[in-house]
Formats: sequence, C-alpha cells, structure tokens
Amino acid sequence: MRDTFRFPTTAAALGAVAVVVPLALTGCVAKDSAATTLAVTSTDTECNLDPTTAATGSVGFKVTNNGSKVTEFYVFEGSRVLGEVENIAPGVSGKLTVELVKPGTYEVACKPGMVGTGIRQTITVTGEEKTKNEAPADVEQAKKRYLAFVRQEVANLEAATVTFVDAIKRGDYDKARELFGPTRSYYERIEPVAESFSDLDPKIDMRWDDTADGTERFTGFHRIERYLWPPKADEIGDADGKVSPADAANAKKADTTEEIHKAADELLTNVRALKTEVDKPDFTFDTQLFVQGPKALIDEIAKTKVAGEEDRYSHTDLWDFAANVEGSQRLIGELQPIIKKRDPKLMETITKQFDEINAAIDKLREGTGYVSYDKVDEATRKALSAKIDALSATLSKVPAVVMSK
Ligand SMILES: [Cu+2]
Repeated sequence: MRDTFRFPTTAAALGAVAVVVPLALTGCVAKDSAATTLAVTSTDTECNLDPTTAATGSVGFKVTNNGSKVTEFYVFEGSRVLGEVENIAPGVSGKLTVELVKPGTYEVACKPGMVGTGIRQTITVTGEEKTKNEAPADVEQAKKRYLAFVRQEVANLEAATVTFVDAIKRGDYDKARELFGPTRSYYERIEPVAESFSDLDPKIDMRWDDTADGTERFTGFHRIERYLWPPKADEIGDADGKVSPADAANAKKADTTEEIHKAADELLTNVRALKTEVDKPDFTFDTQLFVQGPKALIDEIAKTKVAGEEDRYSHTDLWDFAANVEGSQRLIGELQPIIKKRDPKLMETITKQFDEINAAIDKLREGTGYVSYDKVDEATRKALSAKIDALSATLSKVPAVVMSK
C-alpha cells in the first residue's frame, strides 16, 4: 500500500518548500477594468444574460440570484472552466471578471442548487484578439512550479487508481475499502484544477445529487464507494450527509458486481484522460484560478463537505478534508515568498491558521488514517468548521495581495 503524502505544516518547513524567485525586471501591463459587464440573472430554472455579447478583453459578469436555491456561475472555453463564482445565496449577487481574449462564442452556466451541469447559455465575443493582462512575473513563476506539482499529483493518482481498481476487479473489497480514502486524496489535493475539466470532473467525482435522481449515469469514485459501503437503514434520510431514499433504492437495484467492475474500468479510463490533459505541453489554467486556489480548496470543505455529504457511504470524509487542506497549503507554499514580500503580516496569519487546522485534523487520526466521520460529534465538527471559515476569510485576501505590483 502506498503511503499517504503529507505536506509539512510548520512555517519553517513551508519556507523550505518554497523556492526563491528572482524579482521581475520587466514592466507589467496595468490591469484595466472590464470594458463590458454582463448582467446575469439566475433563477431556479433560468439563466438570463443582458447583453449576450461583449468585446474581446476583460469581460465582467454581475450574477444576481433571484432563485430560491444557492447558485453558481461558470464561464467555459470549450470544456475548460475559465472562471467561476461559487455559492451565491438567494437574493445576493456575485461578481466575476474573465479575460475573453479570443473572438468567438463562449458557454456560460448558472447552476442553481450547485448540482449537475447547470443551465447553459452562449455569449458572443467580437473584436480583435487581445493578449491577456499579465500577472506579475513572480506569480507566473509560482504557477509554473505548481503546474509541475499538479502533473506529479495526477501521475500519483493514476498509479493509486490502478491499484484500487485492481483490488475491485479481484474482488478484494477489504483492500478496496482500505485504498478508497488514500486514492481520492491525490484528486482532492488538486481539486480546483481537476474541477476546471468540466467534462472529466463529474465522471470522476460526481455525487448521487448530480444524477438528477438517477436519470444520469452515476459513475466514478462515489459510485464505487456506494457498492463498497452499501447504505444501512439508519444512514438513509434527507439531511446533508445522509443517503437519500431514492439513492438507497437505486443502490439496491443497480449496484451489481458487474456494474461496479464496469464503473471501476471507467474510473481508470477517466483518470488516464485527465493525465493526458495535464501532460499536454500547453496545459495551463487561468492565473486567477491559481491565486484563488488556496481559498477555493478550503471552501470545498466549508461549503459542501462539512456535513459529510462527500463520502456519505464510507464516512471517509476526513481524508478529503486533509487533502483539501494540504492542497491549499501547497499552493500557499508556492505563493509564500510573494505574500511575505508584499504583506508579511498576512503570511503570519495564514501560517498560524493552517497550524491550527492541522492540529485539529491530527487529533482525528486513527491508525494510518482518520476516524470515521460519522463518529465525529457535532461540537468537534463545529469547531473544525469555525477554523476553516476563519482561514477562508484570511485566504480571500491572497489574490489582491499577490497580483499587486
Ligand atoms: Cu470532491
């Protein structure tokens, strides 16, 4: 069995991870604000844009949620996510600026309820092709180093998935249960990047909630998880972290050995497809997504995991939490010299808050892994979630600090 991969947690160790980057000598283009702002109105059934056209360059979106469910908004180039605003509560608006430098059509989506593929619309961008607003050179350098880490992490994910899938195909389900948490960790550490592949991410990491009550095929890690940990009567219910009655009924009917072997093969195929994508020489992701990544990873836990929704069948949630925290800390490790230079106090707070969260997670270790999340009491969950919220608030300052010149 492979060892789980841990990042150092002390400030000194973080310093050791980071590489010193020479100061940029070239001047950078000043950031111009968005020339056009499109008003997006998201309801439970519609995604309206006004206007639906824009000129090449920085394009702003003001997303207003007039629906009754929490919504999200995405901008795509092909199947890649260029930008997103998450977690917009009913009655609230969110803002986003994306650089649409090439003329053409782009797809956008509102995602009421934060599940499924969302309500899609297209926008038309016209004008001459522009060059992207440059980020400071040290940020671009940090991103390059991080891309190398992402490639390594996906290579590790592939190797771990081979072993996991092999255990399933051999019918060694005890082994598969043992490997489930550690295998997912490689994915969870790079979640904002993995999620930017909007076609592959659902295939690999979708939940039952994304299947529209079983109308869409349930694939990936969580499908296999449901087979390995069949829902028990006391786990069925409608609350977050519970298995819905429809889900449990579907499990009874659809989770045959044959189906799960098929799902295991597909999982490996999709993980390999992800590896092919990130190994491409021109693989990159938007610098905005990179600098927002530390917060995005922490918010994964806060917004959609803390009630145990992610691993509702196995209760291995703490593996995912730890991996999201490690992934965030890895990103901060790359950005650390830049933050330290531009706002040393902020770096101190970040380091301290990571230490606190790691200490809290360490208390929940058991054997080579973590305690089952259903055994973690409400008070402990609340305390953990308060620490996560505090770190998220601190990390929200990172993009502006690192992008300032
Ligand atoms: Cu996930």
